Amino acid sequence: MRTSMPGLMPDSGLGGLSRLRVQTDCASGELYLHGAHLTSWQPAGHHPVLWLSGSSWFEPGKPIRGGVPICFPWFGPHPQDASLPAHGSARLQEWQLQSAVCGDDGVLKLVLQTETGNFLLRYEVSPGRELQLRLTCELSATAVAAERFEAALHTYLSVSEIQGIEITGLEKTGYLSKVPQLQWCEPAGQPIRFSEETDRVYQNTADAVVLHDPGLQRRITVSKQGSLSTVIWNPWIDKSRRMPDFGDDEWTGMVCIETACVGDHAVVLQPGQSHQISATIRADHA
Ligand code: TA6
Repeated sequence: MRTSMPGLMPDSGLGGLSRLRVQTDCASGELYLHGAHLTSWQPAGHHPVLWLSGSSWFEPGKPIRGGVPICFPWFGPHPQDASLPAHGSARLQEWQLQSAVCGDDGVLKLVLQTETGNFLLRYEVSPGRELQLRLTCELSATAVAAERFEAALHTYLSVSEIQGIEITGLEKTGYLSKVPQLQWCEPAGQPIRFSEETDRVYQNTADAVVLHDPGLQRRITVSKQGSLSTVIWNPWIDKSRRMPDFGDDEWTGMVCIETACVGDHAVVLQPGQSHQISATIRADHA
């Protein structure tokens, strides 16, 4: 694959992992072939939008903490085998760069690919004034039966201070809360604000979500297609301390807004079928 493309600088990143650095007039970004993991996106004139832990691992076999992890073919712990990696295998695999093309709009579009089980995954990443992400999951035609998968673009967003932000767009949506214990919650009827560990799977929603951050004087909008679950997560104090790849005090500067197909909204494909999950993330001055 020719990667001598203006605006694209392949190099060796943290931990010596293969990295693609993007620098165009409209944005900068960084993506590791390990997990096809986008770790940075900064549109021109804005603060960095994606959050990355200062304590993240950058080594084979371990997930990167922050950016946009790709969760596939399951979300969270494996339902039967706890020894398998959380959020599936895709974020631990080395993906291959298929193409890097600069469009007429000056946005560099990266296309990466990998295989896991009977699935072919194709990931299109366009870090421009907006961040366009599209994950196509295809079940091989040689598969002998239908197969079910869960998937998520597990986006970590940088915020000024978690207790000073709010998230709108899910006021009318019920959710499965994982903390303090697993329970179904009816729509709250108000924006999401944070005062404790928050780990919620909002179900049956195709709606865009807006993160309002007065501290950074910006709004971040996450819109999506091909997904009916939106996950909102902040680990707060105790969980942050239990995660070795997450700084004890980093919980104040991040929140996850995840574009997902999980639980009741997992996907079942027949051999030869495919499903696309797309997220568009934009930052506006507010
Ligand atoms: O998306 C929220 C969540 O499922 C949380 O429960 C927490 O486990 C988070 O993902 C991070 O998962 P990870 O495997 O990356 O530590």
